[in-house]
Amino acid sequence: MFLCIREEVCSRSNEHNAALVAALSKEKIMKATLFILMGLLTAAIFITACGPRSADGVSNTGKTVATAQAGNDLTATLSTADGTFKNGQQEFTLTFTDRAGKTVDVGSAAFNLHMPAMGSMAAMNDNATLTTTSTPGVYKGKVTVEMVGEWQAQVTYEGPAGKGAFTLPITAHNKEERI
Ligand SMILES: [Cu+2]
Repeated sequence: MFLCIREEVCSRSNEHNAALVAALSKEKIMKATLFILMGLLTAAIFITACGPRSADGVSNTGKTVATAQAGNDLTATLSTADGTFKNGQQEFTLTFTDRAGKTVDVGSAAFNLHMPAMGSMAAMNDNATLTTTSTPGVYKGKVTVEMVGEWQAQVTYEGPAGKGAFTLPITAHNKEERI
């Protein structure tokens, strides 16, 4: 492109070109950085808007541990924050939904963790306390799980959706276990 008449001019021109290229790429990097930052900001806003929000954790029902048909065309879903059920103090959410996935108020509900007798060990029953939340059909539960292993969560309810009883199979893991 550049015709070199004298060595001096030519080298200067090259220097200038190099500086120009550097300036241009700097601008490009700045633009790209800005673009990425804008993207990250948008993603952050989106995540915040769609993530868990309410104080009582109603919208944050966590990850599913077990589901079961609850009768009256309802499905019950038990979930915990990390999707695992562990021995010791365990908090959970129990949600009743209709076929469309909409939460349904089932009135009063009871929850008992049952483990049948095993050899010389008597049957175990760990009762959970269930409390209603601001969303009808979503219950918060707290239970002291006595041991690891296979449990049957025996759930009963009675209310506007009818009367029902069902069981949810639940495996209680060791607290220290990484799942
Ligand atoms: Cu047991």
